[in-house]
Amino acid sequence: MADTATPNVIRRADYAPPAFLIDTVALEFDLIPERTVVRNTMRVRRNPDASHASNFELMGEQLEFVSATIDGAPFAQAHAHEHGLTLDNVPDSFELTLTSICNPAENTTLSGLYVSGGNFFTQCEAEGFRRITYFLDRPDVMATFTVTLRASKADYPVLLSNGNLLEEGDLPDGRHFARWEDPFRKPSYLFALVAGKLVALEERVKSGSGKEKLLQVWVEPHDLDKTRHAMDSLINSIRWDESRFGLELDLDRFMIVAVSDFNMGAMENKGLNIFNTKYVLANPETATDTDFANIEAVVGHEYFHNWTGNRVTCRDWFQLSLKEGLTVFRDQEFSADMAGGATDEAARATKRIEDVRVLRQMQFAEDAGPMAHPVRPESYVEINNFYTMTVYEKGSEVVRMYQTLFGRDGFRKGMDLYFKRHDGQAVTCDDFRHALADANGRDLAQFERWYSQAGTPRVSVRTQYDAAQQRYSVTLTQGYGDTAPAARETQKGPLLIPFAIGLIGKDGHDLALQLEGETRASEATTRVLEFTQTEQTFTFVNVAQEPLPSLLRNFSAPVIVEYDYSADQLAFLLAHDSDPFNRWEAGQRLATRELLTLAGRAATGVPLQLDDSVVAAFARVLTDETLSPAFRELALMLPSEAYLAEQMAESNPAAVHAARQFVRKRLANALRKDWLAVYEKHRTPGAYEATPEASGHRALKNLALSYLAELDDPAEAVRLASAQYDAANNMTDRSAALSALLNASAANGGSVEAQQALDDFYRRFEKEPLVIDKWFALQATQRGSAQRPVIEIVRKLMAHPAFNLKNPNRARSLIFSFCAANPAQFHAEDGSGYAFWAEQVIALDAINPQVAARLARSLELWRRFTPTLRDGMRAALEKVASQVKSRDVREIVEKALA
Ligand code: B3K
Ligand code: ZN
Repeated sequence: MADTATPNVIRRADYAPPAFLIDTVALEFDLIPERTVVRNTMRVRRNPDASHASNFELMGEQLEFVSATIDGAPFAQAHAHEHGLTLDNVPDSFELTLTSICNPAENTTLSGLYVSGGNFFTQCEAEGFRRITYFLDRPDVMATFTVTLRASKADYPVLLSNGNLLEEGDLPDGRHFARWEDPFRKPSYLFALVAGKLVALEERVKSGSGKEKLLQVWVEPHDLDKTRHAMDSLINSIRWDESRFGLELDLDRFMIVAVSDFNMGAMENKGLNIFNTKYVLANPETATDTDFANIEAVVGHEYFHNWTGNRVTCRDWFQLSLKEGLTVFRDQEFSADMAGGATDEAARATKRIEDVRVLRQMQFAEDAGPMAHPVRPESYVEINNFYTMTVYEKGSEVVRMYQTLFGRDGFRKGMDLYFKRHDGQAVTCDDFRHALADANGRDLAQFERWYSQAGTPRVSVRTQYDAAQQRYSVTLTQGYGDTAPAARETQKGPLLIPFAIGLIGKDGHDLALQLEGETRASEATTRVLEFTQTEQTFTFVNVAQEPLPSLLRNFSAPVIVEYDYSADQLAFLLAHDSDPFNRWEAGQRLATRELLTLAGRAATGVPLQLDDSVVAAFARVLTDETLSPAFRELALMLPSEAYLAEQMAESNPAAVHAARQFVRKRLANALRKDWLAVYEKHRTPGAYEATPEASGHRALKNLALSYLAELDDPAEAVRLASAQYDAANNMTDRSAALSALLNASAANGGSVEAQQALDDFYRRFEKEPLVIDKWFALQATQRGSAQRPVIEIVRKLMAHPAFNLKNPNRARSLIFSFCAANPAQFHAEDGSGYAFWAEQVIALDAINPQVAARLARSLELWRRFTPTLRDGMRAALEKVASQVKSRDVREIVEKALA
């Protein structure tokens, strides 16, 4: 039911258990693109824990009803309607067979059963199964599934579904069949099937307890050479979940299938994960270091769902973060362990920094706007709109806080108890919290507020040093500041905030920590304070000198810290803090403050200038050989334009762009020699290696190149970039060179070198859709100029033969890249960006509501912008609101305008 005039609000408070339960499901598919027949036989019984209902209501969408039988006899009292099927006066326990027809060939929503590249795929989470057959399509109804697939053998030689293959064979008329059985009870959202012309990379491994497992990565034949990294990532994920959490793969076979038309990243269907090609396919020529890292993370994420999501699932969709927050936390820890093991804190910190950067830029923004919601939302109109940064990323921070409070061992104890209690069940976020609390002998009632309050908490810090008494007191105050109305309604009281702190002495070393009342100082020089009241003072004793506080080390809670550091103090922390995260943080604070001052000046036309001390602080990082290249790259990267604009009282993307460009140019010109030296020193000649070290070198080298491209005279950068482009043996270096060429020529309205490289890039990779996505994205995110606005380039590219609005990756590469990742151009004063946005949201709404709703979100913060932009944004939102039909987009634009 994607189309409706008055969308219904679904509320968490209205949860009621299902009136009926389904114990077993036997599905039979006759796969034909335009007309697939589905026969569904279920064992149904009344739920003893629910109130009596005489009718059995099944969900169904876009289905053609054919017939119903109960216990083998035709059942006449079945009524199909727009939302499903009603069976009147059913017995207490019965076998129900339903036959229906769907049309996968015409299914452009990519939800349910659909055709992509001539093959069949499914996507059922959250509510796609009801587009395949009538069902109790809700996660607290768990059944065992047997699936029989029948199709033309020539067209669909491979037939896959969840679990284990029971039998396969030929049928008359060139057809064949396969029968699969999944021994584990599961909700319908974890069902999957795949049929088509695919090939697999296979590997057999032994699990921890010695059982043999078959692993397969299925792709189209021409992509087989890009599957090795995904397979390695899967094997590493299996090993990691065994060693870190004692969790073993429970099936004999585990399959990953790549599909190029997919709404999101990937899907954790039991034993048959279906992935966007973007998160499977990689070789050095086609994928960047970032792609390699993302593939490892997403393969891990989906694999880890097998326990956190599938074995223990969600009672209802309000509990989504139960599986998503927890599984994001697990994939983040997996990536950190892969990069730095358990002990290399600096290497682990690079992953932490990247994750926190995303959280701050995206989740904090979400929490400040009309879509703000708690980690466990109270209501929704369309559940697909709640696969959000808050549920995923803030949810993962909430899980991380348990580990920060209880340590790795305490967290593991809690996880063990969670599985002991709930394996095979559909449960709630409260159940998870209780397991963590009970395993650690703690009352975590107050911690529940992290699940129920929206908005980003602010912690302000005051410090006082008493030299005579050698006491240092730290007073923390928590609140939410001026948050969005949507968030304010949910805020009830103070949170339990694990606040990690260290004290740094004049020589840059950590001081010993002894809190008042303790008999001696602890060995650890970082202390996690449990901050539970609105205002609370923690006093350290035996503090022989006035320290500099290092606050919220390793970002121990998803909050904003307010403390009045001087620029000198930040430079000192950047040079000395033993907590690598906070070293980076100090540089970001310094840069953010400077950039916001400059943006304020740019907005009012005052000339810009940058203090030499800031340049000196950056120079020290650039030349500090004791720091890893990966860390230096992160520390030298300025905060993004979107993040900076969000920090302004009135967001002004043009002013932010001017300020950030000014600083980049200044750093480029002032440190030219150093950038050149770093560029030369961190080249990685020889065969490509995907190790964290090698990718750190490339990252720093390519950052240097991007700064060199800002030089007043970019000739040297153009020469280096052209040479790098031609010589590159990997996509990281080739795309970075192309980007540098585009940016170096932006001021002059483009250059021959940039155009030649773009043309060459297209020709070289014409047959690699994921690389052509990069080609579109690089152009959509390039810097524009008054003579050459990027909107004109984007509009031209919309007409390129390789552009296809129906393919989500392609739509994202051009449209989303421009609307969400090129703020200075998108927010052009003439409103051209907003007009384009409205056209595309409306066009996508008719094809794929989920993708359209994502794009719709790029204007949701409109009220925070400068008045001229605000008016243009409102007009565009109103236009969209008056024309779109899907529940998905309507929920977004109506909330934005409310
Ligand atoms: N669970 C899926 C997301 C499904 C999104 C539905 N609109 C992927 C993941 O988080 O692992
Ligand atoms: Zn997930």
